[in-house]
Amino acid sequence: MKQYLSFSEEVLTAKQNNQPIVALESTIISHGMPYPKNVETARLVEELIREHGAVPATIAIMNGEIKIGLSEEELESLGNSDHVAKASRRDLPYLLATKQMGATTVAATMVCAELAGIKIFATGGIGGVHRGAETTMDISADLEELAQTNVAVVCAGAKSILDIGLTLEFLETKGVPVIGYETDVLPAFYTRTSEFPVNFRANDVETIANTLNTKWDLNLNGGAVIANPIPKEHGLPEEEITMIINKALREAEENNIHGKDVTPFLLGKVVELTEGKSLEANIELVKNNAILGAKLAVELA
Ligand code: PSU
Ligand code: MN
Repeated sequence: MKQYLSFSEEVLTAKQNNQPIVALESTIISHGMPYPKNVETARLVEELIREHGAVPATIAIMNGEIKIGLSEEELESLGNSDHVAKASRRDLPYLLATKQMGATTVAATMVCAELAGIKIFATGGIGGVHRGAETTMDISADLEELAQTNVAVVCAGAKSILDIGLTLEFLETKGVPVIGYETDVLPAFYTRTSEFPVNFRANDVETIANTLNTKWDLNLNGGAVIANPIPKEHGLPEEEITMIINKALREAEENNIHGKDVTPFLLGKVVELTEGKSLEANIELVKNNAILGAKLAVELA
């Protein structure tokens, strides 16, 4: 297995010195944000993690290897080329075997982080049960991964392009704790609140770290969702975002978008329809999650 892992020097040194490390996904770079904002944001997020005492490890698939930590050039080529595959769990073997470039989703990043011995992962939002999943069966592989892989995911909740209620039901069935950081309700990405309560509220990183350690001490395999609301000043008005998401969902249906293209299509539409305002919000919440991820990794170490 080790033959597939390729650590950057920074991450390798951090591992050798038992320093806290925070994993970062790359689908958000390749498919979640437009160039050059995507690469700028990725750099900024890495820097924020360093400022808060941890080492960032952005994960991607390149040249038949799982990269744990990317160089400047690798980050640039990932963010600025149009032949990057969106790589979830099922895509990893083929992309590695054929030496293609792949940007890891939450699910695939969790797989790779676990292989690399990294416990904390920060991102924007997780995938979930899509609206209408009763007929399409479109349920993100991120949820199955949370059920089985020992990595905690710091995110701003789930977008309402998804069925948030069904997403929480799925996580409950699979035994995945959803912990709200300083919140009683699950944030809905662009907004600080949704109508759905989290399972547990934690007001400090120590409680979260102790809960994670206890879970894994007990061999209760699987991850946890650490839900961190977007900072107040960057949240978007709820009615506006609801209207836009509904419009994006209609367009996805009209354009017959299916499978792994659904989420990137919806994300792109939302950016287009909010004239970039959602992109700014997206960037701010990712930064906020990176900071919490770093603090949590420091506490865990
Ligand atoms: N949600 C976001 N931004 C994203 C994604 C989801 O707000 O960039 C990406 C993540 O990489 C996530 C993936 O793991 O989309 C989920 O895709 P799917 O729904 O096809 O599983
Ligand atoms: Mn899907």
